[in-house]
Amino acid sequence: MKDLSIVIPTLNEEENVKVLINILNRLYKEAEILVVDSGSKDKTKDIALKLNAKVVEAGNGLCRAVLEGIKEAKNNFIVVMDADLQHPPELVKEIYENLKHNDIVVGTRFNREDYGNLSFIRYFISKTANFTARKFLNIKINDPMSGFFGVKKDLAKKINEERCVKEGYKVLFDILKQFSDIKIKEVRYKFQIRKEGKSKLGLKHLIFLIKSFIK
Ligand SMILES: Nc1nc2c(ncn2[C@@H]2O[C@H](COP(=O)(O)OP(=O)(O)OP(=O)(O)O)[C@@H](O)[C@H]2O)c(=O)[nH]1
Ligand SMILES: [Mg+2]
Repeated sequence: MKDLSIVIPTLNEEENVKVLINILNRLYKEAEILVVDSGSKDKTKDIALKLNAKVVEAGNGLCRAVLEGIKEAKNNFIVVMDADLQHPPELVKEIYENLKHNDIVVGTRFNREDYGNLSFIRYFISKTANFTARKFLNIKINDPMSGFFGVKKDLAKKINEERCVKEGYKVLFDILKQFSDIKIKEVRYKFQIRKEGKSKLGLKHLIFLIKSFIK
């Protein structure tokens, strides 16, 4: 998988990043691993460098970090995944394989069970946002709010960043709403429990999500 880059946004994920990069190094020896960090105060960056990942320093915001990482990636096949092991590393291969015949491949949670132990309120917000995106923006997939996806660099170059909410969490949605004529494939996965560390998700992200619909 010499032509694969894996982009991992991080904010204080020292316990998780070590485990994740070790797994990725084992499974995908030849892939480029980019840790895109927004000023972690812990050892996230040191650990990533020690494990031979490339560290990209980005400004605040998950979406901003992912867009930076995608730009810095050297390969045409790019997979974006969280650092906290909620996205199963084994699925990267399936996303990568499917990217060969598609522009975007989405790790999709189809039903309540796929959302794992996520609270009802977060499940409800995600489902409502997905429904609204399908209904009003004509996005024909099940989980445009997923943070686990693959994208080809060729397509990423055409993203209009003005339409992205950089402080927000929904970078895939910000991308999908810009393209109507692309090939998309969904692969099923189950959202895992955050392994270590703290969630960075807050109420402000709900405001950013609403902004994403308007932009
Ligand atoms: N670079 C960067 N990464 C971020 C930022 N905010 C969150 N992240 C990372 O983005 C990923 C997703 O953030 P989480 O806090 O896990 O969000 P979540 O998965 O929706 O929430 P939990 O289920 O509670 O974990 C993690 O790898 C975070 O470290 C940010 O501002 N900049
Ligand atoms: Mg998480």
